[in-house]
Amino acid sequence: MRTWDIFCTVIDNFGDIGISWRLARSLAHEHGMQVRLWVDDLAAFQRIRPEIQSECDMQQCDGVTVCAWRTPFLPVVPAEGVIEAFGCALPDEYVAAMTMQTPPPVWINLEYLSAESWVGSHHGLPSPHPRLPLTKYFFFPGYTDQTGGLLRERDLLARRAHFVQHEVDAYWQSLGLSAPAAGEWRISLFAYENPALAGLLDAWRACPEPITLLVPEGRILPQLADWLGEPGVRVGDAFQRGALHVRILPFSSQDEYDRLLWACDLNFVRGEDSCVRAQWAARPLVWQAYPQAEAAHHDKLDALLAIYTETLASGAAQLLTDTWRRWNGVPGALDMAACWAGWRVQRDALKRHAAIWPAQLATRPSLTDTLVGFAENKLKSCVFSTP
Ligand code: TRH
Repeated sequence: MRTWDIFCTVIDNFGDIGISWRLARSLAHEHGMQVRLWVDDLAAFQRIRPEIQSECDMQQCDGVTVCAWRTPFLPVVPAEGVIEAFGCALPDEYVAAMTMQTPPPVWINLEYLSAESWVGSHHGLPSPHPRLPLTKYFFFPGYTDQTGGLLRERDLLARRAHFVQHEVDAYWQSLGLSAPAAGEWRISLFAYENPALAGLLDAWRACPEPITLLVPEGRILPQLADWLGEPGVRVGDAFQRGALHVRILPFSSQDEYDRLLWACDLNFVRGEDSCVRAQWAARPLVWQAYPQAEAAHHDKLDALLAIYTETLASGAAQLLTDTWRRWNGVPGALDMAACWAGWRVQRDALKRHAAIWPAQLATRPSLTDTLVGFAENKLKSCVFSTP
């Protein structure tokens, strides 16, 4: 199997294109595949990969052919493996072309990541097309052997280790900061609008240790500006409030954002992809799940908490649980001042746990490796069953 088409629509935010792009790159780099990535919003893509030209119908980027997904969809020969990212609905013309291939492409619906236990029993299930001789398979990322695993480049942990050992001082200098002072906290904040923010900022302002808060430009800025009492906060701005020093960073490329996660002592992340990257960063994290109707994201939150805290001492595990719940609006959770007081006490325990967590996760194959194996098996069984 040599060729793949990945289809991605950008509804809002950056997670869908962020994940599709990571997958495209790793299929090309690590498996030598020819990959076309079809994207309906190249301007959004450009935010996480600045080399992308938003007006270009077809371009090469990092070994991947990036194609603008236009309507109507012009005829192309489908690839052997087809990924419909997050149920984005393939173009009818393309699905019709898939039926003309022998054997038909392996059609995979890449699902959202969840640590919930039902995921394992749904991973890999077939869904025959109601009218056409095609079958779509549901592929679930996840944290257990029964799922498709997590995206992880083969050299990711080595690159992070090299950065931490040799490059982190230069990184801080590139942001105009000196190396952290003894006891200082460096914290990154990537978040949706969040009612718990003001309480957290109040706690940080009164913290006995200095805190440098690094905030990539995004949806949280208006709320941050309100708390600061500074209208029109912009990239490059810096503010001091008590112990808290705030810097507004540009929204950077994915690779640059990884470096921020690797450098900080604590990362606030959101959605799906930054949550996984923060885990690979081997630093403590606070996760804001993508808000869903009827608070369905609270189940996702508790499922990941259960896995992440399994081998954590009970005091630190409780603190992490309280903090994540409060940050996600779960009723009854401790307030942010109490949570932050706890973080100061549990700082070392949380740091040690975060440092060993990636090694535990990395005992399982990466999502890309699992996906390629899965698709090759389906292709073989299809070839053998074709008369
Ligand atoms: O942007 P998100 O909120 O995406 C969300 C979720 O994925 C959610 O599951 C999905 O349903 C919804 O979108 C539509 O958060 P996420 O998943 O962390 O994606 C952010 C991407 O942006 C990730 O690939 C990292 C990248 N990024 C940068 O490249 N540069 C930056 O400066 C920052 C802050 C992020």
